[in-house]
Amino acid sequence: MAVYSQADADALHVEMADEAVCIGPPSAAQSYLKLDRIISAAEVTDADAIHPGYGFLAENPHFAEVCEQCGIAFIGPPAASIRQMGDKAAARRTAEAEGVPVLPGSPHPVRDLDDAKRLGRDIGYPLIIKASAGGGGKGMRVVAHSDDLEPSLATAAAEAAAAFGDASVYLERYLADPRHVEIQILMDGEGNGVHLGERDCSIQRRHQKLLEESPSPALTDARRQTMGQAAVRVAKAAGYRNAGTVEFLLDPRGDFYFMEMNTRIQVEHPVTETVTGLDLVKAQLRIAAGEPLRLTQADVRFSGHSLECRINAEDPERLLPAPGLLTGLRLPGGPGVRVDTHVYAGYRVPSFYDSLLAKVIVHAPTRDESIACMRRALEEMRVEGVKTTIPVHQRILRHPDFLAGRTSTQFLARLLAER
Ligand code: MV4
Repeated sequence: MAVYSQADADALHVEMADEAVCIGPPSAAQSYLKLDRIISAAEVTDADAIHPGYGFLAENPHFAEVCEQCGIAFIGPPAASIRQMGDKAAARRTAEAEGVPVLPGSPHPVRDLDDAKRLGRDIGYPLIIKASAGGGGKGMRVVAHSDDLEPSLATAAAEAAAAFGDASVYLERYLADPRHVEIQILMDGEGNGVHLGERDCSIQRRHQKLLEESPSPALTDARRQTMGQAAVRVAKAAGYRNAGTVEFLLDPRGDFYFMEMNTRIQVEHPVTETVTGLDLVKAQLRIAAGEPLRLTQADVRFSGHSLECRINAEDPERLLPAPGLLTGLRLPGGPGVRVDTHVYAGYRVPSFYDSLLAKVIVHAPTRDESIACMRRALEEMRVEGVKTTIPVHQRILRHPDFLAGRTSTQFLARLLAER
């Protein structure tokens, strides 16, 4: 059973679902973010459970609570885990208490300017101010020098108050050009947990990921194991259940630091599905139904290399949304190619939500073969009527630094500035 807004009446999932319920007008505030409309849709169709997807209410602890109160299983973690990890300062303390490395930082939210100055002296500069209620890059400020602390603190707190209704911020030593490496975990209701390896998501801009891969060219098997065990410890400490992701920053020496935990399935999960051979959404459903994990860490095997390119309806020069009528579409195929999409020729890309059109995922024995396969797949692919990110991917897939595995969170900004 699917729910949809008026803007999504023509999306493929609505046609494919056995039943579909319209939950309101295009604006997300009046449809996908309205808890009561979603609960009503579940009740009229007699749904046992709700999968929240990866946006909107997926990390809303109140929604998880309301589902449980209505006797509907929330296909995700307990509300308390979402709440604990949603408080980024609390999440940091959880990791630290588990002996998981964190960057030097404030053990509590900043109390006042004097407190911040003291903390700044201990932590050292550059440092970063982060919103306790933040995440995903919102409400952050880098402070290069102690002279800039006072004004930056004021702006960061004001931004956090405006964005999250919570002005609380904390400080951390700033890592200049890290990699973003995240670990996928699965936990059942009996405290059994496994990690499914990492995804390297360094290729992003303005906190929007564009290309993800697994394994990361920057990890050794030993480091993967250490990070994986650290991720499972954090999840256990949060009383976690279901699928989740623990994000780390990786410095050029290969040292890793806990950043935050995403308490949902993520857009890039197919990268992990292809290298592990596991269906993560199926695992989510089984766990939510109360089944134990029938998987131990020794059962998790990694094979080959996987890449995902996000095909967005965006201007490839500036990476700004470019909605419109999709007049023609040719999807790639062949060995090792998977396409996840809700679009088809004749579909109008609405301007109300994010611009993701399709995910192209490839899986091959080695990184080089995976890159070759992705290049071929994207050459095969045609999207007519709207601009897409395909040309940016073609540039990334030919860039000498990318080919050598030398990427970081600054890579894409540099590439886009190159011409
Ligand atoms: C950092 C950092 C450097 N040092 N924290 C961005 C998203 C949010 N989850 C935290 N983020 C960062 N935190 C410290 N102490 C750099 C970033 C960051 C970043 C992280 C992952 C991927 C892309 C990024 C782009 C800019 C900044």
